[in-house]
Amino acid sequence: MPIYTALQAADPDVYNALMGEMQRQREGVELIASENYISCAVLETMGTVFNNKYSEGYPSKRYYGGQQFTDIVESLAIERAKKLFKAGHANVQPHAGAPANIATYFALMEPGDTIMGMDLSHGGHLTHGHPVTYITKIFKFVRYKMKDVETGEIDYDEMREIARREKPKVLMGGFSAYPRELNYAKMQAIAKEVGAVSIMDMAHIAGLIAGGALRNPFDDGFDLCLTTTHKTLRGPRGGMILTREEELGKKIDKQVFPGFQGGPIMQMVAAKAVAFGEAMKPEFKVYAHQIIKNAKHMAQYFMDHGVKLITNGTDNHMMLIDCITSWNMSGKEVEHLFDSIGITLNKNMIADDPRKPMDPSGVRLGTPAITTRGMKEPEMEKLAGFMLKAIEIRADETALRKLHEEVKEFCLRYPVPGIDK
Ligand code: DSN
Repeated sequence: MPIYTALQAADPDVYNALMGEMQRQREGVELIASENYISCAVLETMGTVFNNKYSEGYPSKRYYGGQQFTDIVESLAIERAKKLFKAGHANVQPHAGAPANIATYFALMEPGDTIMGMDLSHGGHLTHGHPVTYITKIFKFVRYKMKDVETGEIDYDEMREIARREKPKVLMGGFSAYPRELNYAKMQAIAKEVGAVSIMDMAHIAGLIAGGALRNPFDDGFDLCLTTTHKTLRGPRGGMILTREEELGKKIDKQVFPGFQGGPIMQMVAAKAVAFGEAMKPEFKVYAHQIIKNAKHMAQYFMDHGVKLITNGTDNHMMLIDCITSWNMSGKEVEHLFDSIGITLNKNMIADDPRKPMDPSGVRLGTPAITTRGMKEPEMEKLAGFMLKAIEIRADETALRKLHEEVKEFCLRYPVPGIDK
């Protein structure tokens, strides 16, 4: 385990919370589809003196002096990102995914213009037009959906119809709860027909694309890709914007800074460079493919045991379980039950869910973190077995406590990067 002697001496309260979190991560199973374990090298870089530096502007065009080394790390991050995703331009400064999305919207549209994205009740993301976000006061959002929730296929005919009628400036792909692959070529054809910019918010699947396990939207002609850097891509928390063409990239740069953000968080930019370097290595390809193999295997195991998965399977790293149909329990109850045995996932709305977001019908789970921990197909069966057992014995607290001990003992066999190695 790493030693945090300075922190321990300076602030025992925070130190103790950190020790607790490290123990939780070692002894538990992380199945939240958007989480992962970063490497020691990425973790170290995040805790460096790059934190101390203000670097408004971009490499070689800064507003403050003293940028010899910040320029090196930001340029490395940019060049590596471009290579990794076959992009013409990269902006690695967005502090997170939502700021990356908002800066992009402002680079491409005027207030009142229309964005077309995936319906939120079918897996789309908050920043793609949920009424609780302030961005819906500025732009108009229209939505497309799945044609068939049993297969997850998007209704591309309806998408074309809506696009012809609404004339969106942006046609957007991307999701936080959709287990299937999009047809980028069909979307690109629709965007082209109505003169919209095509954007893929690939936050969830960026690591799978970087590792060659899923299709790269740029290969089908997309104009722009947005992403966070900490999910399957396994980097530090942060965002990134990639464009096919340099010209569009220049507009994006102006919107990120000075349009929307101030100084970049330079220790995170440096850590992005390190993570992108890792993602270029052959072992990252193996990891990316294994994430999908694991998800498919776990999905099949669940379905073989009578569990109802939304879209009846997965093409990526995530699964959505319809808990009401499977076990007559709500997503909140299942999240709570699995938490009690050390398995972490999140309650989630399912397609056209009649229930509320804080007590929905489903749970979402994914395989990125457990794959990083070295787990493969046999471990997927073991983990799904723990979950099914918990459902079976849910009324028996003593049996659940015993199961929790079994889960802990199992987890400790799989080292956590940054904690055990
Ligand atoms: N919170 C992220 C997720 O879990 O999908 C997306 O913002």
